[in-house]
Amino acid sequence: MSTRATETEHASGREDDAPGAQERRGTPGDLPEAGSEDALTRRTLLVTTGATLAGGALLLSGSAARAQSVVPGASGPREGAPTDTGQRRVRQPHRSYRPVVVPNGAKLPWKVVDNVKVFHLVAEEVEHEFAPGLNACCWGYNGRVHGPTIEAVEGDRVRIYVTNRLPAATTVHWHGILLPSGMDGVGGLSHKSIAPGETFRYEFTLRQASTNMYHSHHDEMTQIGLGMTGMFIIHPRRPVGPRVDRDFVILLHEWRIDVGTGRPNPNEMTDFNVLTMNAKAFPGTEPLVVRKGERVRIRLGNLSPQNHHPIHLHGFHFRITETDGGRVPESAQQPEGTVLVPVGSTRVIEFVADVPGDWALHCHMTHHMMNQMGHAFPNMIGVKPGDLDAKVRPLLPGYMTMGQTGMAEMKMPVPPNSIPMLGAQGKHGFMSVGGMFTVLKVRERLARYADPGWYDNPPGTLAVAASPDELRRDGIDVNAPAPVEPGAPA
Ligand SMILES: [Cu+2]
Repeated sequence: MSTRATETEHASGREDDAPGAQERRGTPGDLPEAGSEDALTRRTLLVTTGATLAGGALLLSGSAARAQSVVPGASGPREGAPTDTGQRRVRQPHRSYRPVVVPNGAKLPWKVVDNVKVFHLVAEEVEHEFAPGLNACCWGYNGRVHGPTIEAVEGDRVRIYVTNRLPAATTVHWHGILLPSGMDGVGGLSHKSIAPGETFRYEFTLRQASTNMYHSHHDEMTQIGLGMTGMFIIHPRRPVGPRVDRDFVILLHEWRIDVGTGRPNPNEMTDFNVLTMNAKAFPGTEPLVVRKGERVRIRLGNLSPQNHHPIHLHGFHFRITETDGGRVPESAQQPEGTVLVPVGSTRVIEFVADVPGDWALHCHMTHHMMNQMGHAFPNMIGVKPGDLDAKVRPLLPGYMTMGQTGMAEMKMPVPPNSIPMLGAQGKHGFMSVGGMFTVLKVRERLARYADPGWYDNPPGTLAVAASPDELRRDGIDVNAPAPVEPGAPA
């Protein structure tokens, strides 16, 4: 019953369009020209009251369909909802809203059938690369870990088929989305769990604009722990606040993958050794590329099993513009440098990227900025090995005491299918970071949003070793006792 998919690149997940030219391409599921907004508007739909139909509304084509219009849960008519003539406009990416960008990820294609956006999720085993050198067999959706991002618009009616190709039952919970109880995806509570081989249909109308997630709600410890998670973005029908130029989606997660094993261990409770953004650990994370002056939105979700993540952005202050419940009123938005993203929550930040450079974006929990191999390592700080190495080498050829000055210089070889605890080579040397870390790259000029390489620091803007002339000029004696405030307690 179980099948294992191989991850494939998804055209819509790669964002290398030229800045300002985003209007020319969409998701593979975009409406064809012939079926565009105008054509769809001519279709009409009959909506009966939600009370008469479990799971939602009955939709019919044909100009003869005229009926009382009811959107379950809606308090009144609004743009995009069925009108009193039974018509509804289907919003299109690039035309009606700016599609999100999913670094290292992909979006779920959709098609329109009688004014309903139809999606198909397939739960299955996935061979996933966390970073070059580390692969593991996970559970995900549509050949990916995490699942593809679902993107829709407030007022859309969505129909999402879920096919279970796993060896175990599953469900999908639409986390944060307001919907009928029987669509909520809690196995056994909301509805029957989806047995292996079965395909279930979820259908509901999106009554909100917010940043949401989806995940298994059957045997959560195992299935979320193995990666069965994804993001579900609902754009507002009437945008609020300044329009953004770049709209990124990042889902945070944590895993226990013991060195030498080929699967994450979902039974781990506390000690996670692979920390990821969109299921990639640095240096496997793609940079976020923007042009100087662009307004940037970053939508963060956290479906880690246990840990909250304080995500820190260098170089900018931002405002938290959305929480799980939607847009934060402007009067309540505070300037911030770090946003805490609790487990099971989303937070959205916005800022204007007006300073070029390479800027870190990372979890500030120090153990979340490292990869495998750093955990359960003995504390060697300050240890003076003396002639220990020479004495041990006859027993263990190549032995070297490590860690006595910290972890940054530990470039030990790693076993097969594992990644070093820290880092990668940066422009200015070895970067002693890993895990939940990526780079925001802001550039004056960009032909495309592909990785532009490292930043060229303008003269005079790069920290370098101080020269003797500079030290003399400023009266700095590097051999004198370190300065302290006169009279300060010892
Ligand atoms: Cu963290």
